[in-house]
Order: sequence, then C-alpha cells, then structure tokens
Amino acid sequence: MSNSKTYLITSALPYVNGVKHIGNVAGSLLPADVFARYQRLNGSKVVFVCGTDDHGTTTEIAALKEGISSKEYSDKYHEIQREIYSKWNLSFDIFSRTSSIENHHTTCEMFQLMYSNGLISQSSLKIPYCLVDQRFIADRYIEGTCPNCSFDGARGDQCEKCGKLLDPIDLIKPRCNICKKDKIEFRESKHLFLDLFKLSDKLKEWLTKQTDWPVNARNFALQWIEGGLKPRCITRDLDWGVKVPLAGFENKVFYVWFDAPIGYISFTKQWALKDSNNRNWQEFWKNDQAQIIHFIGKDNIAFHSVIWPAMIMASGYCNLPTRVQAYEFLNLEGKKFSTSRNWGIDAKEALDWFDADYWRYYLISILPERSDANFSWKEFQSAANSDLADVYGNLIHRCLTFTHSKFGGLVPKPTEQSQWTENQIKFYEQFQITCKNVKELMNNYKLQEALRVIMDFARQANKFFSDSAPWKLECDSNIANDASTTIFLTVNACRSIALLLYPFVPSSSIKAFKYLNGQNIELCSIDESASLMVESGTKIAEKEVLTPLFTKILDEKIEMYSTLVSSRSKSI
Ligand code: B3M
Ligand code: ZN
Repeated sequence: MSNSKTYLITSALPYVNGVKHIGNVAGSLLPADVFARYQRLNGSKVVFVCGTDDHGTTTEIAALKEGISSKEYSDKYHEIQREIYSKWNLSFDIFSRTSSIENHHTTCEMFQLMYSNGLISQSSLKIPYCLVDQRFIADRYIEGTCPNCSFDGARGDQCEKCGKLLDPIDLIKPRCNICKKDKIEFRESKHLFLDLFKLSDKLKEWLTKQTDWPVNARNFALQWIEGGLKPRCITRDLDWGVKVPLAGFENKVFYVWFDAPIGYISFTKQWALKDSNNRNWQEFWKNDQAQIIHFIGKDNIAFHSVIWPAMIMASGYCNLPTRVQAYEFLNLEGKKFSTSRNWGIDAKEALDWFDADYWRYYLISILPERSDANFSWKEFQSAANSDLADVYGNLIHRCLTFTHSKFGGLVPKPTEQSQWTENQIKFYEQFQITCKNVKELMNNYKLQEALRVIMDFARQANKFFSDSAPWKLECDSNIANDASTTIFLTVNACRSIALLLYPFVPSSSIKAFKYLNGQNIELCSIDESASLMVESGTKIAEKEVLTPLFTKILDEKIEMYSTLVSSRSKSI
C-alpha cells in the first residue's frame, strides 16, 4: 500500500576519522534509520542518505599520525565505518562520502550560484599560525577561553559548553592543540565569506513558521539570528578538501562544514545514478511535496538550522529542509562520552559484545528527545532481559511452541467473531488502537513513545494468553473453541508486534516473521498490524527452528564490559 508522501531522510555525516561511539549512533544515525524503515513500511517513497564527512583538518591530522595521505586515510576509515553501520542494520539507500567527485562538483556549483547571486564576499582574515608546527591551524585545533561563558576548553570553532559558534580570534588565551603550546600568531590570509546577515530576515521569517520542529533546533536558530548574523568564513588554508573555484584562491579549500551538508544532495544524485530506474534526485530536493528531514545531534543545530538553509537560500539550488530533528546528548553512566578521556563504548565493540537489536532497542527506549539521556549498564541489561526476552521473545516462543504441541504446528481455526468473549473482542480492538497510535506517534517523530506503546501491546498479549490459559482447555485442531481462538489471536498479535517493531529491531522481526512463515516483512504495510493477517491453517516454522528470539544477558557479561569500559578510562 503506498501513500503519496516522499521523504528525503539524512542523518548527520559522521566524520571519517576513527570509529564513532554509540552516542553518535543514538544521536542521529539510529533514529534516522528507524524513521526511514517506518516510512517505507508506511508506503512512503523514501531515500535515506548518509556518508562519511571526509574533509577537514581532523582528517589531515589523523592521517599525519598514521603516516598516510588524507585520501588513503579516509579510504580506509570510510570502509571501516561502512561495515560497522551495516552491522547496526542502518538501511541507507546510499552511504557515500563527501570527498566523492560528485560532491566536489555540487559544492562548486552551489558556490558559484551563491557568488553570482552576490552573497559571497572577500576579506582578509587573521588565521592562527602555529610557530612550533609551522602551519596554519584549523579552528577546532585552537583552544582557549570562551568569550561568552568563560569555559576554558572552548575550541576555535565552537564552545562545547555554551554552544556558541566562534572564530579562533575570539578566544581568550588561544593555544595550539596539536603541540599544546601557546606560540600562536594570527597571520593575514584572504578568505571568502557567506554574507549571512543579508539573509537574516528571510531566515527569521522561514524559521518562525517551523512551529512543529523540536524546540531546541528552532529556538537556538532564532536566538542566534536575533543576536545578529555576521559574514561566515567558508574557506580554509588547507590542502585536503574541495578546491575553491575562484582565481586567487587556488591554494585554499572550502571549510569542511561548507561541503558536508552539500553531501546530502550529492549522495542523492549518486543514488539516482546507482541503477537507472528512472530515479531523479530533483524529485526529492526540488519538489514541494517532498519532505527533507535532517536527523542530527544538538551540536549540529547551528549548521543545519541556520547556515545550511542560508546556503540554500543564497544559491537557490533546492528546497529548504522541512524539518531539523535534533537530539540532545547521550551520556554514559552519568558522564559525557569523551574520546580524549577514553570514556565511551565504540560502535564496533558494542556489536562484538551484543547483537545490534539489543542496542537498537535500548538506545531508542532512552532516545534523548527532550533532554540528555543516560546509558546505564543495568538498564541496558533490563531492557534486554525484561522487555526483549521476557515480554516480546517469550510471547512468540510460548505461543508458537503451544501451537506445535497442541495444534500440530497449524494455526487453529477461531470461533466466529460474533461468538468471541469480551476479552477476545477487547484484545482484538487493541490491534487497531495500537496500530493507529504507533502511526500517529511515528509520523510525529515520537519514536521513543511509539516503542513504549508497542511493548505495552506485547505485555497485553502475554496477559491475554496467560489469562485465557489455553493449556487448561480442550485443544483440538478440528474444533473451534476458546483455546483455538486464543492461539489464533495471539499468533496474529505476534505478527502485528513483529511488524510494528521492525523499524526498531529489524533482525528479530525478520526472524519472527520466518517463524510465522510470513512473507517478506519489507514488503508489508504497517497497516497490516491492525488486522488478522495470519490465516487459520497456516503452518508455522518447524519446532527445531523456533529458538528464542533473544537470550538473556547474564550479570557476568554486564560486569565484564562495564568494568572494561571504566578501567580503560581511568588508565588514560
Ligand atoms: N561531520 C558530525 C559531527 O559534528 C559532522 C556532521 C556533518 S552533517 C552535514 O559529529
Ligand atoms: Zn602547535
């Protein structure tokens, strides 16, 4: 079943350097995937794009450390990241990279439009130059005191504490973060600027209308505009990046944050070319009916709700984003994830320890939608054991093993609907209510609540099964009675729950569908969860195949990994 909606879904492009931590996954990649999977089931036309953010000085410096070129470095880590995300079951329609030739082209094209539209200016800047390292030092490698909130660890591009975007020259007592010395000199260098202030009114008018955006994204942007927008430098004295196509700027590249969001468009173009199925990138970017949804973490709000829309306005290249879905941060046992302090769980090791569905389920159940969330090992274990194993997994297991033991593996025939007990009628009504509620919540980006509603339904299904106590009743495949109606309804509830949970825990839902001998779950419509789709007489999978969907996580394992995570952090 298809609806007429079209979605271009993006998640923040992870920097290519290193392996990301689970906070990055929870903060944009995962919710974007859940939403994309849901919208596909909902019959929308969806393209979900992502890729590595390859450019910038971080890559240059990481490459220097490994003794390879920036290109080699980003080739290597692009592949590493791609593999990890595929294990997380992130269903990107394309996972590309900002250093792709298409992105270089689109970046230059958009720049030229901004330039000819009179939105780009030139001026000389004083750029921090480190006398020790003998090179220009990029903004984020300069540290000092924030002029806004006095936080001492503020970076030259942004203060992590108050979120204010900065220029290195704003910092009080700047120091070089590569050599840790304060031998910084600000040297003149000619640069290009995006004249944000010229777009102030237009941006404000547009943002004011976005009343259904998450408040964090909209308020931050409006406050920033209120405070006055300044021209924003879009070039850098680096080698690795998109070369600036303008005479006099041959030795410069665009700032990484200039070409990164353009990646969203370039990747869509690449996707459209992937196989020639009449795909058209413009259908997603230049079509007023199409929704452009950016999933990001809150540290990326300034770029997505002000600068990126300003770039689009300045170039007139495509439509403005429909929504910036920004998440707060995830902390680990009460403390901020920190690469430098080695405090975190990386996205690769997480999957070496437990299957993706455990992480996906727990991380969405604590999704930082309105305020920062906290990862706790105890809660993680309880989400896996109580919710996934005891509620969902157990429901499927007990219902299907019962179907085998009492009905020879065939879904029994229920009594006529007119003869259903009040309990049975009420239970069946829950199918429709749950489906409707989940759809409404998901359409409004309330992923966490939708997941809770589905789990509540699974709890009700377990209760229905227990209260009906079919084991106490006569079970005969030839007789439609209370026991057969109970099993018929519970088997159907299993299918509905598996379908509703598919966006969240895709592997186990696929497995559950196999148990029920259902069709390809990806071809189903979410609306089927409201109906009784498993017909009586359906043969469920053989007994031997019906292993529990989830095994419980033992205390020892939690103990082992949590100790590992905290001990290596102290050792730094
Ligand atoms: N590369 C990721 C980050 O700040 C940054 C996002 C770009 S999205 C266009 O974590
Ligand atoms: Zn230095």
